[in-house]
Amino acid sequence: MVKTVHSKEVTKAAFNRLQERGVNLSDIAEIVYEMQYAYHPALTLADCIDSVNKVLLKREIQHAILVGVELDVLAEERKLSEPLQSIVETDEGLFGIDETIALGASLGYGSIAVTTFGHLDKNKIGIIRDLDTKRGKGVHTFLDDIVASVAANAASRLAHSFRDQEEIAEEDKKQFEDEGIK
Ligand SMILES: [Ca+2]
Repeated sequence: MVKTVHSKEVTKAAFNRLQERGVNLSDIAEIVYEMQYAYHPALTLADCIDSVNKVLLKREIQHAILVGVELDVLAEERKLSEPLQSIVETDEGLFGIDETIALGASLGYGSIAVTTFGHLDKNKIGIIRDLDTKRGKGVHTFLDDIVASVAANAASRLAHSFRDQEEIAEEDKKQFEDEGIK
């Protein structure tokens, strides 16, 4: 019988993979902060780190990390077969599977995640830019997009949770006023 993989093992592997490839949670959180602070002045970097952590606990995100990083590493070790080896190694312009996997991992987080991912894909900022421009120093064809997806999902989570908080505050206020009238 094939042994099933415990989710804790997958979680640990995904977190380790990011770290091994030089991506810290605070690097991703800084992008989230950059994307959201204009809308939420009370936002802190700690809120962003917390949101990134929660996104990284999702199984579909962990799977995207494992698949993407594995392909980057295999390309770095020149272990892929041609022509895929050259395509991944050079981050060939028309190769879009890296973006497709990353975008797929954002779909569960709603339209804010998808549009934020599109924005980050176009205007690479922070660690995404670092990974994208590290040509000749390792292959990060998949990782830059996956980091953009994690950041976009964490930004979307925050936008939704701020809205929820505002609505709760509004309802509390209304209830207070209603009770005051009585
Ligand atoms: Ca890429």
